[in-house]
Amino acid sequence: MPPLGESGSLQAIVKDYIESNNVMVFSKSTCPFCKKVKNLFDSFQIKYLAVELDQMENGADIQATLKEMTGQRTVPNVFINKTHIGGCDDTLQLHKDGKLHEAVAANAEKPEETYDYDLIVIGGGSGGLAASKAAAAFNKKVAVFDFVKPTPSGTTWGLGGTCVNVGCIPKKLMHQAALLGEAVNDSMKYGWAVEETYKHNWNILRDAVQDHIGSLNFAYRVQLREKKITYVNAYAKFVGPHTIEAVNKKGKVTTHTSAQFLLAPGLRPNYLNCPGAKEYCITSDDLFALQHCPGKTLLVGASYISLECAGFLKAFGLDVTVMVRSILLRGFDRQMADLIGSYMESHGIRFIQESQVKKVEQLESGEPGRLLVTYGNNAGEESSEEFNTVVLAIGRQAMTDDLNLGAVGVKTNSKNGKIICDEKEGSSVPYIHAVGDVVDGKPELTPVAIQAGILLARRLFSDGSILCDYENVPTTVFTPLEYGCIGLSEEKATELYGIDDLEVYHTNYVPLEFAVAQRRANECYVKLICIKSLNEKVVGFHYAGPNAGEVTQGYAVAMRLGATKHDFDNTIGIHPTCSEVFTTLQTTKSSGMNVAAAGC
Ligand code: FAD
Ligand code: NA7
Repeated sequence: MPPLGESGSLQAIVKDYIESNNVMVFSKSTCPFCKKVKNLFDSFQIKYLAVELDQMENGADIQATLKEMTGQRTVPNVFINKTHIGGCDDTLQLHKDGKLHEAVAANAEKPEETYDYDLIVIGGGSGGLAASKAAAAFNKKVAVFDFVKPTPSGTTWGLGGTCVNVGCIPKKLMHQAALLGEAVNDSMKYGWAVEETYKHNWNILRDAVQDHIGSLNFAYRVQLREKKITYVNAYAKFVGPHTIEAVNKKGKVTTHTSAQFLLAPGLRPNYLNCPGAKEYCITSDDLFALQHCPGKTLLVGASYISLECAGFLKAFGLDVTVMVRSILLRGFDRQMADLIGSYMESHGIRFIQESQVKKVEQLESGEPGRLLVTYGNNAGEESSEEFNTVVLAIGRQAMTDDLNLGAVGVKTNSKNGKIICDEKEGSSVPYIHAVGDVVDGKPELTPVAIQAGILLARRLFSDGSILCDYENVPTTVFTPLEYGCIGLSEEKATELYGIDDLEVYHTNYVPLEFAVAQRRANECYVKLICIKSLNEKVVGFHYAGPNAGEVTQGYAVAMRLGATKHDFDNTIGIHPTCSEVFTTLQTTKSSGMNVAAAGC
């Protein structure tokens, strides 16, 4: 074999692959000879890394580099213990000669490759931080790279990722501000004399929320320092199999190596592809730190981020409109989604149905300015309306484009850029793992990212064997009428079990606190979806009402344990609460009986 050249970044990458993997196969996913070689290694449980050149952006260049280095252009191109073996025939011959195992084992006695770190984590959000702290607890040398690229409007934030800075935390605090406003109103019915007309001050709330976030950013930095985790505020990408390059705010570039990698770069909001979207619209990444009260606001998109933001902005006394392309809360139970929408509408939030924004123009800059939004509906009619603020909540994209994953062979879903992982959070490359929102097909929730990160660190660095269980993950939508759910929607349950095998127990109810305050409670409703053939095992839990997160969390334990309707019936309720309604459910949907709320 000709000597491996030292020059050229591709040669360095190829060399890094060969040196970092005892058995290295440069392969193509459709090549039958490559399959033969991989099957051979699989049959002896020999660990190898196969990079599929046909699935990599620079695959053709790597193939040309291999030709330059080894004289062999074809695949598979196999290396064992840093020695070039050749193609399929050469590898099979090695096996026939009885030398395969010897060649693979030869490396066992050699000292392990030394790296700067045991674990490099890319992304200092919920999943990345949880995993890094768990790994450090096993005395591993860990570094976290976290960097926030500013939004088009220039908003940026500190350590902690989406949840802490622009997600769950500011959202829930603003929702709490909304609930308090409603409580002031209710309080008059409870005898409190609220002397003056009260109104909301956006700047006070924003500062309070941002101060709290600042304290969390600081606490995270302290925690990392205390646990001796290196924190690097820089944007990272792969430049070789075990090597990343990181660029900080000042443009300084550093290079770092690690034995293992964890990718937890999360997601960032999408922008509409129409004139004015990036120039004049904001997203949830900007809203919680907005320097002025947003005024009359249009929220584009109908998923939970849009509806939650619409809910608290309306409660602050603003004129709020939601533009819906198709349906509310796609993926959630349809009946529950409609209840949420109907409650919001009855509380003065306007919905523009089946419409999409065509362009956004600035009429006047200012705080807030004036924007003209032109939109069209499904019937082809066009309309225009003026708003002060337009918030886009039309989905979020995986932050994988800049990681140069092609250079290391990490496979992503071409539709959404998310990382394809096995049940152990392992990517297609054995020493590269992923957790959190960036993992394809998993719930995008903070506790999921945290749980997956902690369990992964325990498996990688200790004797942990527990896998993250992505089933029956409870969640809550913090809309004006809160909605908590666990397990299947009625639609999904019907699809999986068939309509005849479902028994749905349901009821409307009036929360006691609503009754005295004379609040509308038409939409307060619960249902349990049960499977007849499984002894009425509960597979779907749905709750619309106050304190949905608190109510739902505990029932998630019951669902994990496989609770049946009988178990719910045999549980004694706590009176007077909303949650107790789950212990007294009697009416089935199939009976057609009226479940309108009768009060306590
Ligand atoms: P993130 O927390 O997004 O962290 C990723 C970090 O990596 C970021 O700081 C990013 O800037 C950084 N990064 C990316 N690329 C690089 C790179 N190349 N180099 C260095 N750093 C990089 N979940 C809930 O459970 N409950 C809720 O109520 C809830 N509400 C939400 C409300 C909103 C408005 C939003 C947007 C999300 C909400 N979520 C909620 C979802 C929750 O925030 C996410 O599931 C969670 O933050 C995902 O964590 P993560 O570790 O995957 O990524
Ligand atoms: P989601 O859950 O992906 O929902 C996106 C919403 O935006 C949904 O209602 C879409 O309507 C709508 N959408 C998507 N593209 C467009 C365009 N081009 N025009 C109008 N409306 C559009 O996104 P979120 O931002 O709410 O939250 C994403 C995740 O981030 C969430 O799971 C959290 O974990 C964090 P559709 O139903 O497709 O017609």
